[in-house]
Amino acid sequence: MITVHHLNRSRSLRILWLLEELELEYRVVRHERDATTNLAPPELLALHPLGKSPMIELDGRMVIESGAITELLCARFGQHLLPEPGTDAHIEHLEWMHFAEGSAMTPVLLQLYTSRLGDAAAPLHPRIQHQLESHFSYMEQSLRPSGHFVLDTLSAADIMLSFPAEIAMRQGRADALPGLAAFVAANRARPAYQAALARGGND
Ligand SMILES: N[C@@H](CCC(=O)N[C@@H](CS)C(=O)NCC(=O)O)C(=O)O
Repeated sequence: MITVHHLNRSRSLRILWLLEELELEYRVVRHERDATTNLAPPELLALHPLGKSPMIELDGRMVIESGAITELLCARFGQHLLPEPGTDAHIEHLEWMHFAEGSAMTPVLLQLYTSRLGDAAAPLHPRIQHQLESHFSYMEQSLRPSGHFVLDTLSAADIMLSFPAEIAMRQGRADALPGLAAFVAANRARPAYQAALARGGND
């Protein structure tokens, strides 16, 4: 049995969604962000030194990092969500899996942290805005006519990219990024996505 440590309003929705797409049985342990700090509760720190979500327990081992968890679960249970190794599509898959956390989330987090500095952060805003726009517009331009990244059906990269795409929508960029808006709407319309939201507490 797989156990997912899910934090409300977090990247762990990716993992719940993936597990639903794969029709696997799993257990969810829900953790709530601190109402004041918005940080994860201390019980996650008792499970892993980083105290972040998602984490899954699989075969008696704790696994962290949504990208690693996605790769692991797809390799074992969902190879149809991965492109064939040795193909161009597989190289694109690798790029997008790393882009989703390593690149796209950097300006998002910079914006989040500098927003707490008030006027002191003003000199950084143009650069952060530029980086947000360039990363989101790269995603917009890279969508295939099918509305997916990498393959013409749902793939692991789509699941990883759903999180920065949701953030772009939350930042009010739907009109500027119609392809990403359609991608987000199509993800949300999938029964497995809705089931994942319900398992996570509709957060
Ligand atoms: N790169 C990690 C990021 C994990 C992460 O930062 N998770 C956030 C939720 S989206 C978290 O646990 N934040 C609470 C905190 O830092 O206290 C991943 O993709 O799993």
